[in-house]
Amino acid sequence: KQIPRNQSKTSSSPPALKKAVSQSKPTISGGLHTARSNLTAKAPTVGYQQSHANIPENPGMHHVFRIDVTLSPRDLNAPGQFGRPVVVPPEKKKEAEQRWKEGNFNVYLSDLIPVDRAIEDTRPAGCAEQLVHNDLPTTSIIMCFVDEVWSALLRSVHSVLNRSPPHLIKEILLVDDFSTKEYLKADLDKYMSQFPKVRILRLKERHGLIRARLAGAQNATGDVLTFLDSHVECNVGWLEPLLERVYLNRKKVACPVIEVINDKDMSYMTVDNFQRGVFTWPMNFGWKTIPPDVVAKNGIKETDIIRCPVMAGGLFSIDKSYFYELGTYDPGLDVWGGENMELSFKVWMCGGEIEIIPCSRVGHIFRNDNPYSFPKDRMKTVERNLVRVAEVWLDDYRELFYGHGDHLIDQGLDVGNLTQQRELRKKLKCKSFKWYLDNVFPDLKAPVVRASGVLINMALGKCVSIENITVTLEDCDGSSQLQQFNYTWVRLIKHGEWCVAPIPEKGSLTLYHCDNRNNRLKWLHKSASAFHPELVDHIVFENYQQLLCMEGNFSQKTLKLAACNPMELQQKWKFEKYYEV
Ligand code: LR7
Ligand code: MN
Repeated sequence: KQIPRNQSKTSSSPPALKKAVSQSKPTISGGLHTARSNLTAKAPTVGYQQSHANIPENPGMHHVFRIDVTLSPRDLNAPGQFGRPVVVPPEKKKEAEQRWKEGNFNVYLSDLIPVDRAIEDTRPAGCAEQLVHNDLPTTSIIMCFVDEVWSALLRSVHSVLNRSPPHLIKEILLVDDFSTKEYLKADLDKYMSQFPKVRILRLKERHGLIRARLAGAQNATGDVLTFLDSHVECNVGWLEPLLERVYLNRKKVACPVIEVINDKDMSYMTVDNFQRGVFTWPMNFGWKTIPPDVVAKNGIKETDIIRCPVMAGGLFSIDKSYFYELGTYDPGLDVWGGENMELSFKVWMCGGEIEIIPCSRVGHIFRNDNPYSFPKDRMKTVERNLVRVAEVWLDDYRELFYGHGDHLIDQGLDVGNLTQQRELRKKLKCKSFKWYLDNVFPDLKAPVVRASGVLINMALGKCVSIENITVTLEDCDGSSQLQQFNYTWVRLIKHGEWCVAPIPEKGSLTLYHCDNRNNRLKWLHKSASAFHPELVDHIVFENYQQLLCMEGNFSQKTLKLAACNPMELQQKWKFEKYYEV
């Protein structure tokens, strides 16, 4: 019988959509941490052997593993027991504050609470009754860490050992990504030596989390790879539902619901149901709740599997041979960031699926900042990784990424060689990003250009047209090819492969071969109004000694480039159509 859970949910926390990965938390449900008496009263009733008993109507299957050895009563009043919030005593405030930076969460409290505390079984009703196959594949748990907090790392390992059917865990691989902390050396070896399944792989130099995972995968002997961060708490019955999906189809990549271990009070908080992993431009990971009316209309149940456009990145199970078939991660990705996008696009576009399994739940300490240093600049590292992903997977939609980003690429950022990755995509015969948008993420707003159609001068009511290589103003004719332009996310005004180009020295305009990297072809309009709000309707060339604006003229057919004047109506322009994201 499932342990009753608190059903009274309020939405006390604001949704955390549209935030960057490092800050992204799923929406948290309120009203937890009550009615613990139910929990404490119940000793584990169903052991693994029992649950494995034959079920006549479903031969070859059994109920998911329900034993949680952490529930066998030890110190019921220990701080943080059952996922309760903990308060730092006043006399320890200072110490707690000082220790915060060791992990960018409340390290003092983490050390205070048991390394094998119980947490509330937050699975939706019905999960404990689900059946899984008797012959599930084994898995290697891969946990990479760099300078992880001792108690957080131990709690992660204990939660795996305590809440997984032993025979499914081939090994737990702790990949030490060249940590500097002394306690992570001999002390960790000694501590883990009591668990035969735990192996520690020490990297001889800092690999970054992506290449550290690859080193882990190389050393894994299980059928399935299960990646976890090193500051998690796996909840009851978390593993089998993941492996079941991979068992049913080796191209399914299964993710648990990621719950929140509060960085301040270390409480274990459940999250709202029906959340998908998504992203917004420029490829910021976030969560998006399936709207209640969609849930109602389609009769989606809390236990139903949710197909996700992208995964959060840290916690998932993937068939090992499939992971290699996909070419693993792009090994050119550095340290941290973007690898979740890369793998997600790769999986979907090359024939696989990414799913969140609501019956599998794992807590994760969300922090506001990485507690470790980056070998190079953090922003540049992430941007570089994302550029690699965009260049390999996004096709023309990459412009949406560039148009919403910081344009580090324009400043000569070297992203390394992409040939192998592009060839891999060809070899695997992966589908287009358009296919991905249509089939996997139809609710993503992804217009390939920012604006299109005729370009009208607001004073004259005339339209920009081209004549050979000159740019002119004519009576508007929406059916004329010569008057069709695209204003792209990277700020080119394009007519086919030709771009409207300024000749600042002459104060005139011409056409030039388009080139996304040529800043001499870039115009600010609308979207760029943040820089020059008073020039929002203007078409501004800013890469000159002064701001220059496109201007129409009553007496002349040709366009000119003049000093920008916010009040000048002849400098105001409107495209036929604008697209929002
Ligand atoms: O150089 C490094 N070497 C490492 O071994 C950097 C990190 N790491 C380890 C680190 O100790 C940790 O265990 O790698 C793991 C992930 O690093 P975090 O915890 O700093 O990352 P995160 O939780 O802030 O960020 C998310 O995005 C990452 C970047 O690409 C990874 O995919 C993380 O696994 C991922 N975490 C999750 O998906 C948990 C939910 C967060 C969300 C949303
Ligand atoms: Mn993490």
